Amino acid sequence: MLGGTGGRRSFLQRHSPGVTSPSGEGTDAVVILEKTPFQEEKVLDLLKKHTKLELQMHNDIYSTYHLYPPPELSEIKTTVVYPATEKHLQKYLRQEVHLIRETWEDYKNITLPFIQSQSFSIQWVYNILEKKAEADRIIHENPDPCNGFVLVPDFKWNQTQLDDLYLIALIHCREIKSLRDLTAEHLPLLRNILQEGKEAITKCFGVPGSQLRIYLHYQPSYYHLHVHFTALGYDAPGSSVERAHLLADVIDNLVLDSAYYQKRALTFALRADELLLKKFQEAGRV
Ligand code: DD3
Repeated sequence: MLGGTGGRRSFLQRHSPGVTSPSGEGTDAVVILEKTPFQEEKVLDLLKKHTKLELQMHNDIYSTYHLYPPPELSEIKTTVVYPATEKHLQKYLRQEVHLIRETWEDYKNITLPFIQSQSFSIQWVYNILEKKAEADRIIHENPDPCNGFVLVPDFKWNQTQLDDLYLIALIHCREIKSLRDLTAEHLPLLRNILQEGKEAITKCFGVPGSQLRIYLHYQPSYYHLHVHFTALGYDAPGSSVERAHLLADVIDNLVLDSAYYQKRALTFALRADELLLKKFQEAGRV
């Protein structure tokens, strides 16, 4: 089965329905395959080095080729989720999407009860915060339990080129689920993330703050507050207007009104098969 958009493609390996692991989870896996951006300094090698070139067609000054790069220049980034839950399988299959406009009442009556009823596992976030996983990948940490965070490269980035730079700041505090929970009380935390995150990325990767897109997702894919840092020139998945909220704007909104995110309607897209969409439909809000 195939799903995905852009250069990202996922491949789901489904086992026969009767087969389950001892834990009761299925034995399905999600394998995400991505062709990574070209590394500029290697493009010449691609054209020179033992590369097989097959002419496809030639017309006047124009010609096209099939170019077969050597293995070291044809890496495919591979991410595996195994064993994958039904939620993982759904997420990576092609689906229709619908736009929702969620008022604060909708959030309290529909979205929040839904989040609380789901057992979204964020063990991987706690593993990073507790240095039980990816400890060697941490780029920066502010250890303050209230206003601190850990900055790590996101799974989506393999760190071999800066074109698709992608890092996430995971906050130490475990009580903030999403943008909806934020008030002026969280301004010191948000300002730390904005300032220290930019500084750390400039120091470590040489990318200036003015070339970073720093934002939160609503809805997020996991309910532990985190901030995305992506290269401005990279059309990162989830950077569209219906999902991304620039951190600098979030800070300004909270300065203007501490309860801004407990008042405003927020727009987001939901896939046709998502349970939350069903909840909005049942409430007559779609
Ligand atoms: C996830 C959202 C979550 C599939 C995939 C990713 N960055 C992560 C575990 C460790 C990580 C991430 C869920 C899960 Cl591909 C299902 O993301 C992670 N570590 N985004 C890092 N550094």
